[in-house]
Order: sequence, then C-alpha cells, then structure tokens
Amino acid sequence: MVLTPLRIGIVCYPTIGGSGILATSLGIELALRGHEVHFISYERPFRLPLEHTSIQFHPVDIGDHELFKYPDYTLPLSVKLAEVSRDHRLDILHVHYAVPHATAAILALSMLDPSQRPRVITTLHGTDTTLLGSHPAYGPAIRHALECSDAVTAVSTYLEGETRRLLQTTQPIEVIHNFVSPVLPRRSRLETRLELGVGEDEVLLIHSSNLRPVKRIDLLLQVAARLKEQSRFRLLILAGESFAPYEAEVRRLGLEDRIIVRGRTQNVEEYYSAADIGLITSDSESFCLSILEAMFYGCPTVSTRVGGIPEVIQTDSTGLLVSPGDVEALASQVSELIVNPERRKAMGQAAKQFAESHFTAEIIVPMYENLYYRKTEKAR
Ligand code: GMT
Repeated sequence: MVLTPLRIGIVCYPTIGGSGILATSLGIELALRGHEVHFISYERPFRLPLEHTSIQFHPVDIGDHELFKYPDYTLPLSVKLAEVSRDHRLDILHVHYAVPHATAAILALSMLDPSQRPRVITTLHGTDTTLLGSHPAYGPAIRHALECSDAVTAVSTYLEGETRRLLQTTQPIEVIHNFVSPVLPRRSRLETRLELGVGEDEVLLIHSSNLRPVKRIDLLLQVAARLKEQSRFRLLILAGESFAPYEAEVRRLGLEDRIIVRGRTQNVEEYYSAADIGLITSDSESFCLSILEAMFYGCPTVSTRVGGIPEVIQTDSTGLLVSPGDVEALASQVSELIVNPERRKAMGQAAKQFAESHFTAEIIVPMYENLYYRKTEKAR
C-alpha cells in the first residue's frame, strides 16, 4: 500500500545510547519509506549518515550565555522546533524522552499558529520514568509533558507499567518495542578477532553500554575476575563513555590481559559477529538495545533479570537471565556457556530467529507510521 508521505521531525540525544540509536534508525527507515525526515538536536546523531536526500539535520545553537549560571537547552530547542515545524510544515514531531524534549515541543506548539502545529509523539526510553519520574523536581514536568503530548509510547510493557505507577498519568501509553536494522559486517569474524588479538580458541565475551552507574561495571568486572581462574576468555567492552574510571579496578583484579576496551564505534556489527556471549549486569533496563543488537548477530546474552529484559530474552532459550546483583550466578551461567560451544551456538541461533521474528524494522516501523497517521488528518 502506498502511503501519503509525512514530514516528520525527530528529536533525540545524539550521543551513544539506545534512545539516540533507535531514533536514528527510525528516521533512516522512515526516509527509506518515502517520508521527509528532520533531525533536531545539539549535535548530529552519531549513527546518522552524512548524505541522505530525505533527511536533514538542524543543529540547536545552545550558545554560551554568561547570563545563566547553568546552561539552558530547553528554550533554544523549543525555538528551533517552532522554526523547523513552521518552515518545513511538519506533520509530526516525534520526541525521544519527555524531558527536556517533550517539554520543549509543547512550548514550541504554543509559539505557533494553530494551523502550523505538528502532532507531538513522545517516546519514553527509560530513565525519565525510572530515574526522574519520582523526583519531585522533575516528576510533575514529565507528567505535564506526557499529558500534553498527542500520543505517548514506551519501549516495553515493563516501562509502560512503571510510567503508570510512578507518574500516575491518565494518558494512554502504547507499547512499541525497539528494533534493529542489522547490516552486513565489512570484516570477517576472523579479521575482527585478529584486530582484537583474540585467538579462535578463546571465547570472546562482549559488553556494550554507556557505562553509567546503572550498568554496574563493578559487577561486570567481578564476574570476569571469577571466570579468570577457570576459562580461556577475553571480555570486549564497547564503551560509550570513558573507561578511565574503571582502569584501577581492572588492575586490582588482575584483568589487564583479559579486558579489551574499544571506544565509540560505528561498526558494532563486526564486534557482535566476532563475539560468542553478551554480558549485561544492569540494575535496571527498560529494554536493553545492545542485547537485541547482539541477538541479530547470533550472539546470546547472559543478563540480569531486570525491567524489560525478559521481553527481549527468553531464559534458557535465547539467552540466560539471573537475579540482579548475583555475581556468582552470572559467572556460573557464563562459564556454562563457555565450556559448552554447542549450547552457546544453538542459543545464538534461537536468539537470532527470535529477533528476526519480533524486532525488525519491517515489524516495528509500521507501528510508528500507523500511530502518526492516526494522529494527523492525513490519509494513508
Ligand atoms: O542507559 C542507557 O543505556 C541509555 C538509555 C538511552 O536513553 O539511550 O537507554 C534507555 O533506552 C534504550 C533504548 O530504548 C533502552 O534499550 C535502555 O534499556 C534504556 N536504559 C535504561 O532504561 C537504563
């Protein structure tokens, strides 16, 4: 069916992190389907291709005003959102994160003539509910932004429930899970392992995150320390932020020759294809996009059973889940997979199949498109 193309503004954090990655993939997929897409952020999202005829990037100039003791992003963002909405006659403003993005979008609407106002869709990714939702200085602003949005989505059923519980909003919240558009790695598994200095006889564990406290890098290193005595493995950490704060702990645990750190990278597919087991030790996670990325490349993950992760991993079939904080159990489950390549491979294949039958762009993007059409007067 041919759809009437929409003009869609996407607001996201441009830095490494699941929400920015998801928003960028969504924008690319929408452009491929014929929509006109405008990204608005303080920096170009890092996975956004430089050349794309139906995608434009509009930077927000934050400036450096000595007048303010603390830098302000919400106001310049709202002015830019009003400008882009007016100049490009946007149908939809899809904001990822309630604060400050939905707040700025709501403010932008009030700067526009009613005939120029796009519909505001707010997608919740996690921390604005789980961290800020119960914060007295943010909760009411988040609730207000949700109630003023034309539609709200959450990336997992868990997050939908938590948002209802913590924010007591009356807005309907639609669950639209995250998706991944896998790309073909440009290097072979062997070439990537060569670059990493990992032998074919070594099991390669992988952890990819922004290393924020909720990711529990302390536990990740403790698991590696427990495995050190019994197994031949290396742990690759794809670090979205600086790994420097953890280097002393790596030395203290004697893990220098086991841990490989790589910084911000575009080519995660090469690393997931070269890896054997994913390892996630988070205290909280609304979805965990990096688990899904690993699944698409046939890499099963051992993770803590928190938040929305059980919607992504079916324990014993597509990965393994253990109680949060249980270093012993995490290590023993990883160890079980290290010594059992057959089980590991079968689990990786099951993970890939599950990802391909539930979380592809072909399945998820039309859910967003449907929502957009329902909220605009435009016919499909
Ligand atoms: O903590 C992160 O990983 C960053 C954060 C973000 O906004 O980029 O991730 C959140 O959104 C991701 C994409 O929807 C989810 O996969 C992550 O689980 C979620 N993080 C948390 O809930 C802690």
